[in-house]
Amino acid sequence: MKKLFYILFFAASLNGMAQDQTTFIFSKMDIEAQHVLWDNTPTMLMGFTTTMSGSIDIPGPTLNYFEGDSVELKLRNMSQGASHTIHLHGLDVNQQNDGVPHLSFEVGHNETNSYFFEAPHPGTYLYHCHVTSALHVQAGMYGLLIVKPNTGINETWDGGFLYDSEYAWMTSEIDLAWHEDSIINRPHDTTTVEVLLPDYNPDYFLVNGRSEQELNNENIAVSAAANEVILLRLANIGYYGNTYYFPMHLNARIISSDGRPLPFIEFSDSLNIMPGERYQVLLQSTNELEAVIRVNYMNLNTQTVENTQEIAVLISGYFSVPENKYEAINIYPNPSLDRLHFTTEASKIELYDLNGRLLKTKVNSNFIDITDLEKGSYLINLDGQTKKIIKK
Ligand SMILES: [Cu+2]
Repeated sequence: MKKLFYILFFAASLNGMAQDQTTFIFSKMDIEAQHVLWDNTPTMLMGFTTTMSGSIDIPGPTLNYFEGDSVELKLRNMSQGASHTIHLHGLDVNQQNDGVPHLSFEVGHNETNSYFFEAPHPGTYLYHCHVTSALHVQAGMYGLLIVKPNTGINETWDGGFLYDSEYAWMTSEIDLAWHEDSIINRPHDTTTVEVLLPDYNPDYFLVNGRSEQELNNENIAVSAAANEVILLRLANIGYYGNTYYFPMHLNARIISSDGRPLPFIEFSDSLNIMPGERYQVLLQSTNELEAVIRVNYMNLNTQTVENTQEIAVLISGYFSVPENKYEAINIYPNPSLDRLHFTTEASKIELYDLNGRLLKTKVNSNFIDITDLEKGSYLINLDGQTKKIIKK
């Protein structure tokens, strides 16, 4: 069941207003193997960076926007000869800005061009290069695009699910034979030149470009407290199908697919994600727990599982913020029609709309009158704690 109010630090609530955003992305190509895989094998990549001198990592930079942002995504091509695009997979953008060769522009070596779009419905999306895409995607030209609601609070979409923490996992594979110098480091590579690729036979199975013991990374392994709501943003840009297995006590709920809320929210201990798909999942454990989430990688031609990766989950018994901070002041009733009461007196009460506009203040009181407010959601700040309230 959805919580009606929620606590967060107030600073976070003013960040999220829709605005103009310009993002600079560079496409690059390794001329020697410099990306090191979990077993110390170096490999070459093609990929995206946020700076001209930056080295390529996989996935590429995560693009973060708020719903309604007017985005200019500038692509500067630093690769030797190969042209590239950014295809905004799953976003409702027009054809000119969709990065599909022949239907949209390509960006040649040393050229810069811009994609324009409005950040759509909050959710988890992905982008990738669409030039010779079988090769360029496998080479590393992909990343996540995340849109958050402009309410500035941790909710999946406006009026959606509230969450405490989030993890984004993008799965893919690497076939070393596709990362040879003769394939990656080509002086000229256009869609009309034939590229001879060996049969796809991946050697590495990745979550955020990492595997095996590298998954103990703090940005990947889940560490949370009992009752905390954890949002997983999942995307598969590999050529294998993934199946996630969630331990039963994590109470996994599949809430959205391909950037859209699912009509029926299901509890499920497993989830299949086909190439190109994105899902959002909520986890919430009522108990302490030490477990793993398994990810299977299935060859879609043979339907055989060729690899399994494990991501550690540690649920501790305590909130990272002291429990009494949460308990200090509660508000009731919520939603309310006319008057909100507090369990203890607050010395400073501030009421904001979701755009961060201060609507009213009050000092030393255990209630506030909201009769004059329109129906909707608001934020109330009580002695430094922010809660979401709803006017009926
Ligand atoms: Cu490309």
